[in-house]
Amino acid sequence: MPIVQISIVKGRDRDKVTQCIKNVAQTIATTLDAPLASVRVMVNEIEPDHFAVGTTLKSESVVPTQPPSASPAEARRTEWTIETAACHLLDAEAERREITRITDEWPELDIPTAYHVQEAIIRDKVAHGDTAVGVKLGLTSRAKQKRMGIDSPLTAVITDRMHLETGVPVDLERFIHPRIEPEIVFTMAEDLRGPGITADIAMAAVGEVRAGFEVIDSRYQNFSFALPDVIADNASSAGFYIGGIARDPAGLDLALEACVVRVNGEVVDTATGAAVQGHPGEALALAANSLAARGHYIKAGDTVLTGGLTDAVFINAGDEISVQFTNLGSIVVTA
Ligand code: OOG
Ligand code: MG
Repeated sequence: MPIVQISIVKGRDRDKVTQCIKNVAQTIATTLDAPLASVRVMVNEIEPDHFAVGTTLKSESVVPTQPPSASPAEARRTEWTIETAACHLLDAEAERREITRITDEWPELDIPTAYHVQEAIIRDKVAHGDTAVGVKLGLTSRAKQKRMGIDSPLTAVITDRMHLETGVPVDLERFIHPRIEPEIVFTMAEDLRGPGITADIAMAAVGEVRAGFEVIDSRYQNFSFALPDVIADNASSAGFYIGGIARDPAGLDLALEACVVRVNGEVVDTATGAAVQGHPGEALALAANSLAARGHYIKAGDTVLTGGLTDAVFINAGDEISVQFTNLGSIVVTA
């Protein structure tokens, strides 16, 4: 990932600085033959009395002082790009800080651009040591869609660092406001490449099915977002537990696979596999077809989280939260 740092004396026209950043990024990408989204350009603004040429401070020479060209909100909006949006979300995650919806400031953020932001985030994670291990679907069940007020499913990428060992408590220090949701999880035996994938074709490519418990941690305040925001935020992904029992899906009716979610012994929700698109295999097919539209596919060995079967529950310190499936066993999580 090429990183360029530019130092300039404070006071330059903001639009020109913004244009300069874009030009530099473009030049680096072209001359190094690197993907534009991998280029990081950072500008350090230096106070005029913190920069001397010889013994003459910039504040003593002519400093181009210009009135700000726009209100702070407008100035910020002009800086929104795939890269700045990705950095904004990565920073929020690293600093465990909630942010407001990006679409509030960048209403032009559409779904294709949001997926580019998501890809930039994954590229950054991979550059910092993560390995992509599969795909997750989001908002595949009515329960999740109703709660989040969005009725379109989406896909995101999961990495090895998100995999949490069962028996190890959720580290509440690592997340902003984590919630957990039960999912049916596939391990792929074969590649699955859309378009035109049906549930039957999808299920024929599955090796094993397991219980899952996904920890989601939206970077947005109160989990409040529009569809492009949550796509950009890699579908609130944060962590996932996978159950210890692996089953061959051929012997199971996954639409009727039931789960019971308990918090501190109390049943708080129940569902069956039909909750996700009628059958988890439909969700898997949806993922393959939607990834194909963006030039991606599901690979043999990938883990696929097919989407929360029930509404997610908040994880509070001291909680014991469990999910029990009919055939896929149980996962117990403490915090
Ligand atoms: C978005 C992520 C949704 C699922 O399984 O539906 C998701 C969210 O609810 O914050 O992971
Ligand atoms: Mg989920």
